[in-house]
Amino acid sequence: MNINKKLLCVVASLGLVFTSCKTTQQSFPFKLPTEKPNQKLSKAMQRNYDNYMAPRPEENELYTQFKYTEIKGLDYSNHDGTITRRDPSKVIFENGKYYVYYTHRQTPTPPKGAKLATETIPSADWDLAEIWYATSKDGFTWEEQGVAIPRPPKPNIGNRSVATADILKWKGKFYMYYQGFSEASGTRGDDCPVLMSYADSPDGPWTATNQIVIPNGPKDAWDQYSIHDPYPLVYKGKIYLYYKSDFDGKPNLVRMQGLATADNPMGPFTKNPLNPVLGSGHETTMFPFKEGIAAFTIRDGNEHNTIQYAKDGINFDIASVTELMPDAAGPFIPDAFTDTKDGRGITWGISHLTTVNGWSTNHAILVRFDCDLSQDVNDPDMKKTHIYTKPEDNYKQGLNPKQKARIAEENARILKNTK
Ligand code: AAL
Repeated sequence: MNINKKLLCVVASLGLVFTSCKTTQQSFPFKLPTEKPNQKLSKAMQRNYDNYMAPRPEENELYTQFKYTEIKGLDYSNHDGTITRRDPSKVIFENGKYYVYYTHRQTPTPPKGAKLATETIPSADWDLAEIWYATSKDGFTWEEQGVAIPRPPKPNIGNRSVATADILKWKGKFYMYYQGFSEASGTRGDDCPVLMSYADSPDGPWTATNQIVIPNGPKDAWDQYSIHDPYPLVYKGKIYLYYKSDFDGKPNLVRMQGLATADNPMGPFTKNPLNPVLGSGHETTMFPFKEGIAAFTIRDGNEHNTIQYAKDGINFDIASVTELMPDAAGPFIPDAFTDTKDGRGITWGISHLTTVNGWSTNHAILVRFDCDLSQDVNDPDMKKTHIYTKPEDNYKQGLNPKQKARIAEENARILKNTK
């Protein structure tokens, strides 16, 4: 081939390359398309359009940050660990005020572990507890009303502790579901079934059925030992009660969440054959959203720090990834029991902070959280994606002595090898 022919070939093939670049490789647009663009997309960009309610978090109805406010009106005995309030129920609005129910422990000492527990010394923060309640006109200042559900006398189930309640309103009556401990938590594990009490009014008096309403699973099933955080909603004409179980034993403990449904608050509850329906999370927090159910999946599991959504209340997908999520959140859900086909979402609730004053005075406090997970609110200040921390907050997540020793060893090894 002479030089001219060669040049012609190079020019021709370059032309081909350029033309093919033009036709197959359209640049991703500068202005973020609101709909998935009709062009070849990377896996991440496909996900950004396929998996979320909007391609940017500010417009994703199920994305939010969380803001916290100290609650007024509740005393904690100088945070000496003898009073705890934790695991709030969802908030309901009745008789012109908000109601919240929670685990209340008042004991002579803070928790001491199962080995040192006695009839009066608690093993865990939720041992020797009762269900108490408080009311509020604004959700910030709460007035404690006292006990709603006491521990039943021996030999009833729950005689050691009743804890972690949540409420259902069904056909004008109120039903409270809660964990009933017959031995100190931690004796084997955090083992308990779910009990139920009912009342005509949110102020009680509550009648305990003293029967297990959600039993533990059969031997070797994931939920054989514990049914925690019972959380009822009305959905598709039924009671949808979500719960969590601890399983795989120490030191491999995992926490996942299941669903049990019933046509009647007394049961029988049928556990969903797909359980666990959520492979992450800790305490249960769900609410009707559009035609489905949204769920908080907080601190445990591969998908912690996400909000998930299931169009059918069963098959959940990640709807957003967030941070500083409320523990044990009990939101105010105006349509929790209306059997809505278009859940409006939530903007606030009560959650808890645990071990607030160190382990020697181990106890929890209730706090208020606010968010924008509502179809009816548009609060751009809740939709940012960065929390600015102070250096001291970051340094609190410091290395422990074991980690420091490992790093010192690594440094010594590297120095020795480079000599
Ligand atoms: C909580 C809940 C349940 C557990 C214990 C008290 O965070 O998951 O209620 O039993 O811890």
